[in-house]
Amino acid sequence: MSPMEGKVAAIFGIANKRSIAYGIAESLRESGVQLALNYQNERMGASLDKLAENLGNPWRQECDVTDEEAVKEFFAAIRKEFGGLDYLIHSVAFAKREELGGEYVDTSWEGYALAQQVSAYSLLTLCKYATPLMTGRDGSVIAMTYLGAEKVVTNYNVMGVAKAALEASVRYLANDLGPKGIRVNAVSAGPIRTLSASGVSDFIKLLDFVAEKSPLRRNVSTSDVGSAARFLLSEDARGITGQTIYVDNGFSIMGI
Ligand code: NAP
Ligand code: 1JT
Repeated sequence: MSPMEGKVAAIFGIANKRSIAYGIAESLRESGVQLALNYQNERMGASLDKLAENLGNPWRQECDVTDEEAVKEFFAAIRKEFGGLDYLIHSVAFAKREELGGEYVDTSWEGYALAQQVSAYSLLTLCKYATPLMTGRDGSVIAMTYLGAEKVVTNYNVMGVAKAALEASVRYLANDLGPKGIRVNAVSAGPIRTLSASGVSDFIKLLDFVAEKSPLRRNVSTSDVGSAARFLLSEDARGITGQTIYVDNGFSIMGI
């Protein structure tokens, strides 16, 4: 029996089969983890219904991460359904398309605040309501990030700054929650063609460049991320907290 059998995971951020969160869900399901999923609104709920069958028809509830009341209700419902929670997966981000290009200096306050609210602050909201369900259960939290948080990546702009806040939040949350036995880490994935990445100008060029320059000479898949996420959530990673772990085929180690 897998040591993760019967554990409970709340996964935020499945939009479709290409979503990184979907890769994580598949990997956890393989290890016998019970899944609880969110969807942002009714429309996304309907498309999740079709996907859910492939994941064994898991429990799911509407939850916009910017709506604190909805987050509170989401975790109250998890307490009722499962009695507690072991893992929390944050795989959610948003920025206005027009601000993922051009010059960072042109970012509006509204666009800056929106990116921070959805992509970084939401991790605090989720932790606030999820972690009371983790008492006595060696809880583990992961959030998805990207290299643009710490190095300048052309076009990533406002999202890079939001991811920098997310990575710093992971460290502060790790310090808050460590005494309760809860670990918090970030997974920094290489670029993947998901719904979020669609419409990003020259994304295919970025993928080709990264594959060519990475030590492993390929792009990352959602299954690569799912496996690393499962490790970080598991007891095998019991000594790891507050870290950003790269799942990027080594791209981030390269200088010139
Ligand atoms: P994705 O499939 O589009 O997932 C993004 C998810 O965020 C969607 O499910 C979206 O829901 C959700 N979301 C946005 N605003 C929300 C809100 N207010 N409330 C609840 N959910 C909300 O794209 P992805 O690439 O898998 O992204 C997942 C995470 O990985 C993000 O944090 C992203 O920054 C990170 N990441 C991506 C890459 C990459 O190259 N793709 C690389 C590194 C890190 P709706 O579709 O319903 O809006
Ligand atoms: C969002 C989008 C968050 C795209 C994202 C994201 N995190 C990673 N990506 C993919 C990406 C995007 C750009 C990039 C490199 C990777 C789209 C809007 C919602 C939030 O530039 C080099 C722009």
